[in-house]
Amino acid sequence: MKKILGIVLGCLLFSGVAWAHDGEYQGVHFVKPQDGAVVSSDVDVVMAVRGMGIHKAGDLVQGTGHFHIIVDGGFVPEGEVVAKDITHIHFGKGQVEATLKLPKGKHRLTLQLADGHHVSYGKAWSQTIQITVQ
Ligand SMILES: [Cu+2]
Repeated sequence: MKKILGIVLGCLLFSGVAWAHDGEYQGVHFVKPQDGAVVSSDVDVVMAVRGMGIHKAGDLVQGTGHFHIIVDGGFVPEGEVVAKDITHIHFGKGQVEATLKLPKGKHRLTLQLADGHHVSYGKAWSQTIQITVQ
């Protein structure tokens, strides 16, 4: 039984998706663009979270955070501060929509939730998608 539980937990961790006790999905995801989308160079992004609140950066409020998009990178491990550079975009005002200008080609976008001090909530609070910019 323990082994089966371990496998199930492992699968949930691997998929980057967590489930609350009531069976409600929790985590973050791109509402837009969708995984595999082919888009123009002004990429409209809509971000969503379930199971945590959105709050502006600077204040440390338990159970809340703000979004980050990492371009052509990956999730930031739990407890690590999200870098601030051209490939790590912070939405510190609590934005849930943005327009990104990306060069043509295939790109990997990672949505990452982190706390008010930009400390990552880890893989369980991230989603990575692939898009193609035309
Ligand atoms: Cu941040």
